[in-house]
Amino acid sequence: MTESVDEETFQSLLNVVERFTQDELIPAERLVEDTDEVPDNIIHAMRDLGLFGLSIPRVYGGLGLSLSQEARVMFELGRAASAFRSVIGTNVGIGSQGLIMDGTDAQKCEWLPRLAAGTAIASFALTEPDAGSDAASIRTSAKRDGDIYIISGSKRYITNAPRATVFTLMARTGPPGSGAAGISAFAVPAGTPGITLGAPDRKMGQRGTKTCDIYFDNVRVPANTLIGGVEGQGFKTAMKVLDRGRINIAASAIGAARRLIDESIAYASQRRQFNKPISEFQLVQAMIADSYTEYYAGKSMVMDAATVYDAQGAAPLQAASAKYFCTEAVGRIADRAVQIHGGAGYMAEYPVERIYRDVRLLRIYEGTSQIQQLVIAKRLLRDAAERTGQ
Ligand code: COS
Repeated sequence: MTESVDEETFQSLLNVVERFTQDELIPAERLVEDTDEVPDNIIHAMRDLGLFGLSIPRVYGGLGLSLSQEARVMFELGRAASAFRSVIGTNVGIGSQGLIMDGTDAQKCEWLPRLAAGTAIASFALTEPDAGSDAASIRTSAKRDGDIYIISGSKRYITNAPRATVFTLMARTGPPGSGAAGISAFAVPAGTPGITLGAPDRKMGQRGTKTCDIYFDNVRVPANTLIGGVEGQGFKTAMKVLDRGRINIAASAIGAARRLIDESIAYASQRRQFNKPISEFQLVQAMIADSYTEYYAGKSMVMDAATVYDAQGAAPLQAASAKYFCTEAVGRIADRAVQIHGGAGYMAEYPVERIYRDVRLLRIYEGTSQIQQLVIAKRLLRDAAERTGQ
């Protein structure tokens, strides 16, 4: 069983997050879109609310939510622009979880209290220019030299790299071509000499999120930065982190889906054509109904996947299925929302235009839809083979 907070305390937190999303985040969306920055006062408010530490155990100063509770928070935060979630996203998910799952006590004590407080930012560095879906082919190397490692290579499209205090870095400690077994995970302080950042990425959407390349040029780090102190475990750490992260992404997709449906209903109710609100036309109603049905199916999947995760500490099949379904569904829901808005839906003054672009990334990062399909099929086929002894 994962840690959780009692339902009453959790409900108060959820109410606060709901009000914060409605009163602070949604009104700031236009500013984020125009400036490509999340305002400092919002980042401070997120710290004060404890949002950076949602998933970090209480013993390290976090809120210690279960994944089911974290998902319910994401349903709310996901209603607002992706940039807000991204500020806390790597501390809650892929940046911190490698340390939480596999770090030594000393590594947890060093990083988790600051990550929970939001005074340090963790960023997950796996993807490389030539290693995306094929994560086991990474080439960034970490060579042991006495009591240090020397790291060389580069990472690509790394979320929150420009804000990072520490990188959860996957690098090859085994020989070239050693595959998954030759990969180790490190907690590398971002200020270490030899680390430089690329120019900020210019993206289709998700303005206000910060991504860029990272270059490691003979970066010397103490051997105690090796997560868990054991070489060759980094690929498994990364996969476990991604399994969990995929449920969080699916929950965010559901938050965005809810927002798109709400925007569609509001617009359809006030927009009049043929002398009546377009919400009275059955073809518009059909689009709203299809979107709600997919939203509801996806939300149920997220809650089930998170419940399995909380009970068993892993839910790779459910996580991949929920991520696959919810992120594809929100793409369809965004498309219908634009359609319901007609010409207005193509205009930047309506939120659905931005959300349509923002949610496109959900089908790609933390494993494309096609990778989720592979994970799902591989697990089912392997389980079947084990049952039949083939
Ligand atoms: N949890 C724990 N261990 C896992 C695991 C998981 N979910 N998935 C794989 N492993 C282990 C395997 O058990 C295997 O260990 P053993 O050799 O000891 O049995 C090892 O890792 C290698 O597994 P496998 O051979 O299945 O790895 P593949 O190279 O075939 O890769 C995929 C599998 C494609 C699923 C993986 O590379 C992947 O998820 N790619 C997408 C990466 C991604 O999401 N990138 C986004 C970057 S972050 S924004």
